[in-house]
Amino acid sequence: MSKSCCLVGAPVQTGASQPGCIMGPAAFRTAGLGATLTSLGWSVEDRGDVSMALEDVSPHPNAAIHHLAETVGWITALTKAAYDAANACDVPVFMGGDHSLSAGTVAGVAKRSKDHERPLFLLWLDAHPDLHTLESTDSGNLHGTPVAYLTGQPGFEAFPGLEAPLDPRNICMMGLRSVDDAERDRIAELGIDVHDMRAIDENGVKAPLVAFLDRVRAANGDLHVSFDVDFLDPSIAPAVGTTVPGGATFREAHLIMELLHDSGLVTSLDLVELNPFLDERGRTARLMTDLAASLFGRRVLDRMTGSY
Ligand code: 4U7
Ligand code: MN
Ligand code: MN
Ligand code: MN
Repeated sequence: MSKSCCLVGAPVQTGASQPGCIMGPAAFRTAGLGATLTSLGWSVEDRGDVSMALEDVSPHPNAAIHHLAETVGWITALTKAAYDAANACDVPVFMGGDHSLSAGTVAGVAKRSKDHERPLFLLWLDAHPDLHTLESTDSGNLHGTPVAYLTGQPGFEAFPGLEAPLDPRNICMMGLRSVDDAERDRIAELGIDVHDMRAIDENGVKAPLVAFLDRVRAANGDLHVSFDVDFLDPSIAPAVGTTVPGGATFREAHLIMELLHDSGLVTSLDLVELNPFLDERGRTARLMTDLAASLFGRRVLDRMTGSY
């Protein structure tokens, strides 16, 4: 019996400063994500795009925050859609959409992990830790806040109540190279396992990733991977609003995807922040699709080596 995966479109762009991520799910479909996974032996169900119902949310005292009601509407809808998708197939893939959507997708899969009494682990591949609270964000862009919400930080009363907050010790972040002061303090306070770009330059990606995967396996945990396009270097992945120089190379990202596949541990995936309006002839959409294919088992050669 083949393993099943389902595609869920999350055309969210209210969490970002510039429009365009609304086109992300369409670009992933155009790049052939579904057919690619089918060709790798997965049974694929495209569940279509989630739609948002506006929530009745009063304005926040932090005047920088914009589109709060819309984004909360998306998070509410996505929490439910992610829970349903995680119950319907082995590995749901959430096609974004800006990163505020992960506040919903991770909350939804976390609820499902809780039902099954399994701890949820989160691998966050991003230039940014997205650890702002509604108080600490200066930009007011809610795609900078999901990890603070998901770990149950105070000040998210406007967001839906979390049924299964994440244990910050179950989070591993890789690729960080733009961290605001409030986020730096929060990383230390919460004890999140962080591998910034300097650490990757010094140690590579394999050792820290394998150490994290060993922890997931030892805990019999579920693993959600949240892949922000800006994890990659902008020279190979231009279709993103928040470019930061010095990102992951194709080889680093590809190795991460292969190691994730070999681990057999990934139970859900976000592909986020793709802004097709900023792309060059679809190259970023195709690159993200190719990287996803590696995570789902596309391989160069069969090999017997390695523990993963
Ligand atoms: B993304 C930022 F100030 N921290 O809060 C902010 F640097 O999902 C960036 O990772 C947030 O792309 C980036 O606006 C959010 C900024
Ligand atoms: Mn992000
Ligand atoms: Mn980012
Ligand atoms: Mn580590």
